[in-house]
Amino acid sequence: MSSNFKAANSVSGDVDGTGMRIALVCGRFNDHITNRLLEGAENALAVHGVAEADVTIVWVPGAYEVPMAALALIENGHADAVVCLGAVIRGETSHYDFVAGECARGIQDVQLTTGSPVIFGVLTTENLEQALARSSDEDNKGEESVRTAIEMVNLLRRLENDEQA
Ligand code: INI
Repeated sequence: MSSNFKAANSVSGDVDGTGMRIALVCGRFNDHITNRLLEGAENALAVHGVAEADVTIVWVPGAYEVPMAALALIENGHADAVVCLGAVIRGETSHYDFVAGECARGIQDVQLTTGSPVIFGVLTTENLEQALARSSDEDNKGEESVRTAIEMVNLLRRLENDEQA
């Protein structure tokens, strides 16, 4: 079924990161995976025009600590958006659900309370194989998360300026 209805306004963000300040928060736990996510993220920053001088990388012990560092970065004016990178692997922990769940909840809390994008680039997988697959050259959550961050910063700027696409 098709309709002739045409919404008057449509707004979205583009992925031009020129002049944007981006912070990356990386969990050291499972750093054989988070370093791969970081590499993907750095590739995407370069592709989308973010200058090296505008990027801050912060390392924290594990995914559980990521939201706290993201909050500090935003509250202290270090970034327009924060990309959170971590790897929580079920096979390696009995408290997977607490670490993964609290990390996700904390990240969402920070972005909704500060009004700045905080992106969930944290892998939550059943095993190492899945984590490797999602931090590869073909499929990299770090790369995807940087694109999401840039798109959200641009979208929020447009909505603030009451722009219409
Ligand atoms: N942190 C992770 O980032 N990934 C994990 O898989 C993990 N496991 O397996 O426990 C993990 N735990 C550490 C946690 O993030 C905190 O650093 C720790 O509990 C101290 O608060």
